[in-house]
Amino acid sequence: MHVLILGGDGFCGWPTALHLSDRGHEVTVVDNLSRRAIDLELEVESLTPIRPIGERLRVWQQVSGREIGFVRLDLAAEPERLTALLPALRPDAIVHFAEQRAAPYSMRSTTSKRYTIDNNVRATHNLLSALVQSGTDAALVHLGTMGVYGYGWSGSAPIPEGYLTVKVPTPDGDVEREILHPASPGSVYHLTKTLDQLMFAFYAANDRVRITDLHQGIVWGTQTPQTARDERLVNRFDYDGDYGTVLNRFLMQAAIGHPLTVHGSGGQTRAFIHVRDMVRCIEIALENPPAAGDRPKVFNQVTESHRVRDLAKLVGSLTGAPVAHLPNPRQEADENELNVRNDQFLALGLEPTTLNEGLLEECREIAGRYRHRVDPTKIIARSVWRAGMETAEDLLTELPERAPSSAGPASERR
Ligand code: NAD
Ligand code: USQ
Repeated sequence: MHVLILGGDGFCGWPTALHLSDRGHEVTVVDNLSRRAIDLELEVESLTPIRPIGERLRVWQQVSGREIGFVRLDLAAEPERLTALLPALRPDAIVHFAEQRAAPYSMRSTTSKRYTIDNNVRATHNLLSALVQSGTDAALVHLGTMGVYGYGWSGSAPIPEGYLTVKVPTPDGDVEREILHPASPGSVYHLTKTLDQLMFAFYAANDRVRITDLHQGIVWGTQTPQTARDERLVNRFDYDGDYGTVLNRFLMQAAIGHPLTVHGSGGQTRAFIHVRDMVRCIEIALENPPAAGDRPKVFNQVTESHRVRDLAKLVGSLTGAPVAHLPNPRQEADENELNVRNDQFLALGLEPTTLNEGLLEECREIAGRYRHRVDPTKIIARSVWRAGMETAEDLLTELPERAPSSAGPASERR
């Protein structure tokens, strides 16, 4: 199958492109390299030394004998080029990762809120309208997020996979209906994913576009068997206060002896999936597309749920790192339950990597190996959800100094 990987230079897209290429699929990466530009804007780099996209693709060809195509294109800003590209490449399937994905970045400023909405909503709509205009019948797999459901909306009831069965009271008695699960976004980024869902429902119904929306939890880990084949293929590892996600951040913090930065009580429960399971889920979704005319198929792409403070405790017990409870810069519930259905992927053969299996390997192989590249001033999350919120600013000078100086001089971080 010929698969386009939109956003294929990113943390999820790159290992997916290599995994599918390794499985014998023809793969073309489409990316505008905006994530690399945001690194420059934030003056931070991936913990792992990621190589330019051209070098990544050349090395993959050397080690695998397989070629991956690359098109530099902005989905949000270049709809005409995109509409021309689809019939030229004639893909059988498209995986859409190409959005601004950090909740804290989306809440940094009015400019970043506008950028996130403009980029993500236009990218998705340009793609859907280009598929229709060009008459391209490719199955579309999109990366959504668990955050579309919100946290705690339905108490301890399990979150279903996309659709909720409700009873509508009518004069003739209750009528049962299945509706899209109510959206409850917690950031402008999460808001864009809820808007994506409505666009998918419309284009599936109106134009018979075949769409699968994967509501993914927080991806942890770094490497897949393919990205580990040569250091120049290494995957991205974000650790900064905007793009770093909680578990990978804790692993990096433990590796440099920085206190683990728990926001508030740490009672927030979130869903997780290892990067190796993520690429397998994408493959399973590609193998099981909905039929034309079906509503979008929704999978919850998660394997386990944990409270933030329990993760900190676990990482602390493995590494000896102390835990710091910081004022929470986000507007979110201090404590929530999270019970998520993921029956579909399990039924289709997913065998989850658990935290216990992968955590120590990750600590040693990645966080430990590249700890000299950490810039400790980028660790504390500074993006606040609303004006006047309490932040960890008071601790900013204190915390990095408390960490051992294992981060190395700035010259080594290049
Ligand atoms: P990432 O930022 O590492 O990768 C996204 C890629 O898309 C980048 O290479 C970027 O340059 C590209 N891109 C962004 N806007 C584009 C545009 N307009 N045109 C072309 N390319 C564009 O993010 P990621 O962690 O790989 O996430 C990929 C997708 O998975 C996102 O949609 C995200 O919302 C979703 N997701 C990620 C996680 C996670 O934990 N990382 C969890 C759930 C869902
Ligand atoms: N948190 C801490 N300390 C930290 C960092 C985060 O306590 O140092 C807390 C946050 O306050 C939050 C939780 O950990 O309660 C998760 O934060 P996160 O940054 O790991 O994840 P999040 O912002 O939710 O976003 C990430 C990805 C996003 C994806 C989402 C899946 O960046 O692309 O959609 O996970 S989900 O959370 O299931 O919606």
